[in-house]
Amino acid sequence: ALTPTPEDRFTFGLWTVGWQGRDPFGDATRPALDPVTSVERLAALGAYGVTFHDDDLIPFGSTDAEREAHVKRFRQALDTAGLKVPMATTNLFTHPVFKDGAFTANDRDVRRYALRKTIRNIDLAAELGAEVYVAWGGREGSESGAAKDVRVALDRMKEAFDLLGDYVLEQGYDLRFAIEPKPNEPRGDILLPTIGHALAFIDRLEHPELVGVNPEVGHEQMAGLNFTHGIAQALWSGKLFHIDLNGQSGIKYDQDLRFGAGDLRQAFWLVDLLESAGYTGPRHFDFKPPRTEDFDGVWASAAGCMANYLMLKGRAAAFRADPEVQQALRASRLDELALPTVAEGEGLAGLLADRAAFEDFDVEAAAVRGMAFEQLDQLAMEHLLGAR
Ligand code: 3MF
Ligand code: MG
Ligand code: MG
Ligand code: MG
Repeated sequence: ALTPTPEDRFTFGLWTVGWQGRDPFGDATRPALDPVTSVERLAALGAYGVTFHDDDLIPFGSTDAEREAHVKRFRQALDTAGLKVPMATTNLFTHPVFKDGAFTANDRDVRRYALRKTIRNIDLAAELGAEVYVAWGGREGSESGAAKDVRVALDRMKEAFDLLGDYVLEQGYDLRFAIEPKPNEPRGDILLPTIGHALAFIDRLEHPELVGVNPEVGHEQMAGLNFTHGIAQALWSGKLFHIDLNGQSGIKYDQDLRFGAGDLRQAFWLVDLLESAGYTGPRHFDFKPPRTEDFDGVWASAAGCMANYLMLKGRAAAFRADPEVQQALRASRLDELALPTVAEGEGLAGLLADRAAFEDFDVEAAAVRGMAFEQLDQLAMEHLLGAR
């Protein structure tokens, strides 16, 4: 059960295993990786698919003929390996032209260029069968106060998603968008910094049904947030269109550790949630094999992401199936949380007429009841650590 198969729906970005280890303080430590090699190696490891930014596959500035040749080789590799492309995205952050953003750059011609670059890759994504198109606005933001009028920038952001929605509908593509929130890095502050900001933004769009979120583990944790709670709210809103799995240790730069590294307990609760909520999308890894690694380390890191997911899935299933856990859940009154606070048919009038709810309610007696959460959490710890 620890050997991944395509049924597990594990996917990887070309930019993850292909990361050369360039960081703000150091040069690349690994040579470039041919996307065809990534496809072959990931398929051999048991992955289901690969994802890409336009520029990961087709180097920026390629001629049309070069572009076609890159796509052709990639397609052949996918067919041979049996890998899918469930998601694609646009690089709107590397080229200096995007230094002040793409959809919300102050320069209008940069915004128009960004939309055209995105639309061009949406065509390719649709051709390759992708169902989700991710938008991470890494350069949409600012380092100083007056540099960005955030309310106006949000108008431009909305305009971009409305236009992209129109395009997909006009073309008849079966493609939905997923906004990827991140609080900062590379900009000092990025627009739509958390899952919550993104969900509220989506509600204001012309085609809200076409847009969901692609939350990344480390991004929410960089803001000190509980990732699993954010995912739960995205699921509750019907907006978890995609997910970026990786590892992060606390509030610091975007570490992109392999999944399971960093905050292991949040990883456990995340897998428990995804599996019990019936999330059917890809389990997409957006990680960076550390720059200390050679290619053997890169593939070990990729395999580790999948193995850790499967181990956590096994641990979470054992936790849920354990009769002692089920008893502990009742002792913590999770079943009671599932009951409507005002019964069906009772209505507001019933609540107001119920003296037991207020006038005769023994507040002190209710206040001393223990919640038994520590016993419950210790059982989780024992399952997670393999002691049960
Ligand atoms: C940056 C990211 C991005 C996005 C990608 C969209 C380069 O922190 O997470 O990776 O995931 O651009 O899929
Ligand atoms: Mg990231
Ligand atoms: Mg990250
Ligand atoms: Mg990401």
